[in-house]
Amino acid sequence: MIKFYFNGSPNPTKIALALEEMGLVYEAIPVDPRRGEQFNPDYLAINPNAKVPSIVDDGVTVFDSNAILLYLAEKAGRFLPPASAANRAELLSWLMFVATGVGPFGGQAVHFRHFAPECKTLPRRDRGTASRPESRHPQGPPSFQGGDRRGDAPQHVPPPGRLKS
Ligand SMILES: N[C@@H](CCC(=O)N[C@@H](CS)C(=O)NCC(=O)O)C(=O)O
Repeated sequence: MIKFYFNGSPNPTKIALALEEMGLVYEAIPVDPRRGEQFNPDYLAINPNAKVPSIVDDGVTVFDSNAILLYLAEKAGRFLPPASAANRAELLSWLMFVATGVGPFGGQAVHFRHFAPECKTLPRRDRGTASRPESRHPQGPPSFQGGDRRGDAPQHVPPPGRLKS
């Protein structure tokens, strides 16, 4: 049976949807990144990138959501176009478009809107050093000077649009 390592975030949810739509039998095994469970040695042996989702299918290990989608589609023979070079090329183009564009850039948009909005306020020349806490906030990060992370953000950080925190 397929072992499906997941949490409730978008990439594992893609796999949950695929497993359900394909009618595959699976065992769902939670991995909680907030507790650092993705770094457990047993899990790193499955996914050396320390992220969810991953699957283990009777000894076959697959990690990274788009690789898993392709593996499952080929295993179940579902959601694949008729075999031809042109169809395969179109399938791979859209899959990689999601893997390298929509997914990562959507994730970064959420991160910088909701969890690190202060990065937007740095002058462009300083952004290369933004990862160093002392250069970002010489007197300590504003989020630790009393108040919540969002409330301390400078006024000119635009409010989230359609995304709700
Ligand atoms: N490229 C990976 C990204 C997976 C990913 O970013 N997973 C997040 C949850 S959606 C995660 O495990 N984060 C924990 C961490 O970064 O430590 C995929 O598509 O599976």
